[in-house]
Amino acid sequence: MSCLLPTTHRKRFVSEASVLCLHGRYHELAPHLVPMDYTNDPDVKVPLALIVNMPELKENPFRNRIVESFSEDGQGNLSFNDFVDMFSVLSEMAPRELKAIYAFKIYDFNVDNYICKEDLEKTLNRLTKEELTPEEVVLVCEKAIEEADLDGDNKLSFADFENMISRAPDFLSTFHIRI
Ligand SMILES: [Ca+2]
Ligand SMILES: [Ca+2]
Repeated sequence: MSCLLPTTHRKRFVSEASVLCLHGRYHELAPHLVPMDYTNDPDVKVPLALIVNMPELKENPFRNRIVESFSEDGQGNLSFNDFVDMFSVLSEMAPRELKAIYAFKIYDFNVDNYICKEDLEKTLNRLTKEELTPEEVVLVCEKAIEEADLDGDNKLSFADFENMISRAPDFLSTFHIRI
């Protein structure tokens, strides 16, 4: 079946073939919602609950935050372009700086543009699958903020965050998905 995809000027790190293949996946998630022809610019969105069950995301402790971070309507619904952006940023081809921008969004649980101690504790609990005791988590987060906080306001701006991940090269490895 031929497929007329929505137009976009967004920069992508996936091939044309992957975009087509992703449309197949997107359609599969909600065949009753997703058309094969976008000629008349239909307003199509797939809800978060369906997307987080994809095998690529199902095991990811940040799946809801990932999908929310790519949702332009802020509700967790993804248009096809949002959906491709998500796979593009998560792909191994996406530059580290771009992954860092989204990692920051994903870890900023309360969406105030800073990563505070509570955001970092939630992040660490998920990254370590709760292998650390609550006391250890608090200590590690305090230390991480102390070391990365360049302007001394006790929370991490994006610049502080970049400083933190530059010291921990493996930090972004959770943001790779093969498609
Ligand atoms: Ca925050
Ligand atoms: Ca700071």
